[in-house]
Amino acid sequence: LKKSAVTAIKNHQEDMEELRVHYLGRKGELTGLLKQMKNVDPEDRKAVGQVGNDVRETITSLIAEQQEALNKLALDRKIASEKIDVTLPGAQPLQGQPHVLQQIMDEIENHFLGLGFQVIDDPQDSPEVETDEYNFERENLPKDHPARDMQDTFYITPEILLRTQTSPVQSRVLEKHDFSKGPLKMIAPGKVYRRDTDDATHSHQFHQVEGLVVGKNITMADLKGTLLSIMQELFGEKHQIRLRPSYFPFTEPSVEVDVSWDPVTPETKPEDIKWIEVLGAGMTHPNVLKMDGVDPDEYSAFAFGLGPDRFAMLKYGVDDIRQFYLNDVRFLEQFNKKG
Ligand code: FA5
Repeated sequence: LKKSAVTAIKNHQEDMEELRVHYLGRKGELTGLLKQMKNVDPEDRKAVGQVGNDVRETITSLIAEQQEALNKLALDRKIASEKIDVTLPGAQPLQGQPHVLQQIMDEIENHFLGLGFQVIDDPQDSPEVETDEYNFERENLPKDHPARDMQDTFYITPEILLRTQTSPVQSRVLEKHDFSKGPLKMIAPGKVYRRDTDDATHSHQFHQVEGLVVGKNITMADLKGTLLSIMQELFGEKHQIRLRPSYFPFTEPSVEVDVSWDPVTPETKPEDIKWIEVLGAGMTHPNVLKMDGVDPDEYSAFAFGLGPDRFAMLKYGVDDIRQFYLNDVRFLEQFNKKG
């Protein structure tokens, strides 16, 4: 028994508990043998008992030794496999960057901050879920007005909708403005929604940056100067800009601004220029001022609504607006700022 146990223990490579039970457990081999003691001649019992004890001690200490050796081996293996090679290059974590549309909006914001405008982006004053009253009625678009067709939207209830424009922010801020502290100059960047069919220049969800200036003697010349300053900031001398008369129920007169898709040279024929509309603007309609509690005989105002998605298309030569919303990292990482 001793011999076979020694060999078995030395060859055993796993948990030793199993072997201990096998030999020394209550139903183990050695225990079994010692239980036969009662059949042994009483004179020989002492000697046989000693041999039994000797075998038990040998097996016990061998098992302990073998267990220790196995533990050490496992530890050595673990240490070897976990060794860190400090010369290996580290894994580069992917770094997040502002989306290209956010970058354009930041540029627009910075420009207007420099002109002394305040930025309204608190959801309290600029909610994406709006009421029909603020989105349409306060913009001089009563329920049956045909111009509502220009901006069909997604309704949550008949009175609550996803805003189609950032213009409602005008009323939300203007009705609270204290003119004793000076004129109001604000911009409001944000998301807007329309039931437009998606195509190369239209998305059902896009962005606008609203602008509003209310004060004494504000004129169309102020509007034109402000618009040209942002256009020049973003497009430099590269693109041609044109102002064209337009119609909005909340401004009179109204204009739209187009930018040429390609740079224009003195040789370019006017009919060859491809224009893309980027913003709507105008002198705020007296009705709108009245609804916001401002006396149109004392104050005048201009407002504009820029389309930063179209700005980004022009600036980076992206010919399909839908690219901005696909979240394809290969497309988006072209606009990452280095460093
Ligand atoms: C308006 O939304 C007016 N609220 C703008 C305005 C504000 C006029 C203040 C006067 C005073 P319009 O529907 O034209 O106007 O949209 C303004 C700009 O948003 C467009 O010039 C265009 O750049 C952008 N835009 C409109 N619809 C979409 C669309 N579906 N996808 C992407 N951009 C769009």
